[in-house]
Amino acid sequence: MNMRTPVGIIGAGPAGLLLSLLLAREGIDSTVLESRSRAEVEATIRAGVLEHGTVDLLSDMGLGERMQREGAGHHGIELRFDGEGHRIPLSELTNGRVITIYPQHEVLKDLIAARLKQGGQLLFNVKDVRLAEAASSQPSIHFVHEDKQIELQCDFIAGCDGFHGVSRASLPEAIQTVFTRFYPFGWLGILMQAPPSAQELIYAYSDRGFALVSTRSPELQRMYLQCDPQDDIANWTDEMILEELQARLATTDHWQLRVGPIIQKSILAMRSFVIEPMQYGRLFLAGDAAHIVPPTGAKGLNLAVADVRHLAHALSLFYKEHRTDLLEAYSTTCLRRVWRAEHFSWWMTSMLHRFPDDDPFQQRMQRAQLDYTVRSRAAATSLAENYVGLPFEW
Ligand code: FAS
Ligand code: PHB
Repeated sequence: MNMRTPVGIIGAGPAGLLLSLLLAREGIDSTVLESRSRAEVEATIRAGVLEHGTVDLLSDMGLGERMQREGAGHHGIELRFDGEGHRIPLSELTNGRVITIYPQHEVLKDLIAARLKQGGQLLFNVKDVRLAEAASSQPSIHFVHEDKQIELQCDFIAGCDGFHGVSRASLPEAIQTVFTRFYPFGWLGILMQAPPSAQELIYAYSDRGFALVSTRSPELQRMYLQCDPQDDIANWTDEMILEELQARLATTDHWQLRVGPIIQKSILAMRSFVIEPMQYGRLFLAGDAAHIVPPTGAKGLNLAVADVRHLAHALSLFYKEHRTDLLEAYSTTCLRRVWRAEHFSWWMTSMLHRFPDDDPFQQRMQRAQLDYTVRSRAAATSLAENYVGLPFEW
């Protein structure tokens, strides 16, 4: 069976769904192909921090009603080390820009509901997705849906299928350059039914390793601690996790973690990854399909948003004014922001984690960096402007 659409989008994560809505706003139709079910996509426990610009864009598109109601704006974060907490006043240092805590899976629910309400084509549970003719003016996507073999003819393909998707593999080896950094630690993440232990996020550096106190709602908390990426989560009892969190977050004034039942726990590995270019012919990669950041800078989802914002703008000028200049410059345009976020995420990760092979000199370097960051307004401002998100035009 043959289908046709201007833009074939592979993946219904933040990148793919937002792109379909941004294109619809420009009067450009698209078809989104997702390998998982709607329920699985809407249950994806991932990001929690939205940059200022991401929130503005979602609100401008009329997608912010529930986010504004259920999300929480944070005006600062805390860096904690040597038993002391140090607040970084984000909004004070960035002319009022803030972060919003609103879970990724809630964002996905809002985007899916909005696209289906528009009558948009969103196909879940697709199988055997295969790209063809990406370098030609008539690329196509072959896939199976409800046991039917389908060929989707497109003008353009957007590869928004994440790090483990199929799109990136369609870039010929000869044209691509891959940049990777693996970290010798991972994050053990938990969801815990408890009241908040703090009003703002706490990033802690301790001799025992990194810890992060984040949140999802007044009843549900999200926390992470540095661990061995090869470790098996079954080796970590809930008591061990809570003890380790309390130990790494301990302060001279006896700060106490508020605890409750842990309802979800998992270990994720950490890497930095970028592929250049992010396009090949009529195929454009966006989000995790093209780049991965360690979550210490809370940048992954927000970078995906910035990519598709550029791509939608470039595609709308192609359809409206037959301009190809922004499409040709797509990679260069996105990669500036991507490398800024890669650096910021690597810098936060390097400053806040214990490296298994570190020596006393490296530990002193980390403390000197932490001390400078919390005592120098210039250094704190640099962290703040990167954390809340640089303006899209940066
Ligand atoms: P995604 O991976 O989200 O979506 C890709 C979609 O494509 C998926 O639905 C997948 O099922 C589908 N797909 C894959 N292969 C396919 C195929 N062959 N055919 C069809 N569909 C296919 N980022 C932040 O900004 N802030 C945070 O706080 C943060 N915390 C994180 C915590 C964790 C534990 C993790 C893992 C990541 C975190 N991130 C965070 C990063 C994360 O949010 C990603 O950057 C974000 O999901 C990227 O979105 P997409 O590029 O849309 O890719
Ligand atoms: C989260 O809330 O999941 C979260 C917050 C900050 C990070 C990473 C993850 O840096």
